[in-house]
Amino acid sequence: MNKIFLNLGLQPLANEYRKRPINLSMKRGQLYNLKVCFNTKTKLVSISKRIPSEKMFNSKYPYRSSMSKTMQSSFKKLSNKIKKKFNPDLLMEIGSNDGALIKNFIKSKVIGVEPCKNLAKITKNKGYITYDKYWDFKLASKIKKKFKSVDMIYSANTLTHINDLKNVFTSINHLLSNNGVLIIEDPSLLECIKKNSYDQFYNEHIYLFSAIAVKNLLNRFKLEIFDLENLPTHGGSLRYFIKRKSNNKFKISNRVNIQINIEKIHGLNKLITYKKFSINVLKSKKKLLQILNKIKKDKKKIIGYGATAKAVTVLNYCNINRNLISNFTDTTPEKINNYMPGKDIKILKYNKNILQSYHYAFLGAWNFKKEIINKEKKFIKNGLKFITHIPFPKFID
Ligand code: DWN
Repeated sequence: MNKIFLNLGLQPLANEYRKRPINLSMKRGQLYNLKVCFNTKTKLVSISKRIPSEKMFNSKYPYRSSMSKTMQSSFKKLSNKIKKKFNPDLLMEIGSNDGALIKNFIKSKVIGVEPCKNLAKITKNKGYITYDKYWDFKLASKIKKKFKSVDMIYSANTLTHINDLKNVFTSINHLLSNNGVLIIEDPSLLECIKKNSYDQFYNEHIYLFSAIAVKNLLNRFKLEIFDLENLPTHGGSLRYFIKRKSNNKFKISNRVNIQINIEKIHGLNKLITYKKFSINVLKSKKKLLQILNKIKKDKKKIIGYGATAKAVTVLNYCNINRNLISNFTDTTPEKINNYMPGKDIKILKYNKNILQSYHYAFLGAWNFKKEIINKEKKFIKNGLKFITHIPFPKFID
């Protein structure tokens, strides 16, 4: 039974960057109501309104995994671990994006699956086998016909973006070899609740997984988690190592039960936890607006740092326009010179002196806080202050 616990109001599609600002009152049809619910039976947290995949993941998709050093190094580390521990003959990545992971493997040993044609083109052009298709049973059958089976399937920040999870796992089951391993990695619901990071919710994040919910889900497909890792990436993620229940090659680590117990201690299996979370979200909105309004009153300028999908949720939920945050800056070519979705705030191309003209920087890419603060030390020394809303709106010391 799905129970709505959070309403983040009318929102645009998070990655729909436009050349012109949208006048909200005129373009209501382009907005959707972002509500988040908890399924009391399966314990799965999801958004209630589902946008068709074709509208979100198409040939104009702007997000590139390789845009941050943090992600590049996380994928590199994982690739080394995979080679050392599992040494797969063939690895397939669902949602291979611009190849940040697969580029660490020999071309004959990896397959990319990426429905966003602009991204798939990048890996195709580099000579990697890439299927520019959505992950489904038809594609799994096509790959099976050619390669027979795959002994490792990896997917980061992708499965939470696919509405039909039954199709996802049935297709994985179809292709994965009997002793094969599935690794999935997505933002952790526990970290989201602990960090009050309500901006993890937007149209692309249909689900936010907990280990509790993933365990329940996998059970339906005769799959199980045999190991887990907590990662610092994307604001705190969980990496699940999964096998068939019939596969006795891998022992189940006690890290799995430890994680599930911690999640239960934090109440992730109870609706009341999510109701409390929604109260904190409202408090966060009020505090952030108070900070931004005070800066405006003092006639100081703020720039948003990192035009993230997460920031789109914050801007639209808190109704922040350019009167509060003058501009955003980002390194992604597809975002530059466009406007933050739903708002009149223009995204400027990042250059190393851009922060010079601002007194404050709102950390849109708060998940890269370390990397960014380190990069901008010079400006901080000269008086620039970073603002973050995670876990609660404040200035960063
Ligand atoms: O799941 C998803 C994740 C993985 O990526 C997608 N649905 C969409 C996207 O979400 P996001 O936009 O919130 O992701 P990031 O990785 O937090 O985006 C960081 C943004 O900040 C990028 O546009 C690049 C930019 N950036 C920058 O301009 N300078 C990042 C760093 C580290 C920098 O120094």
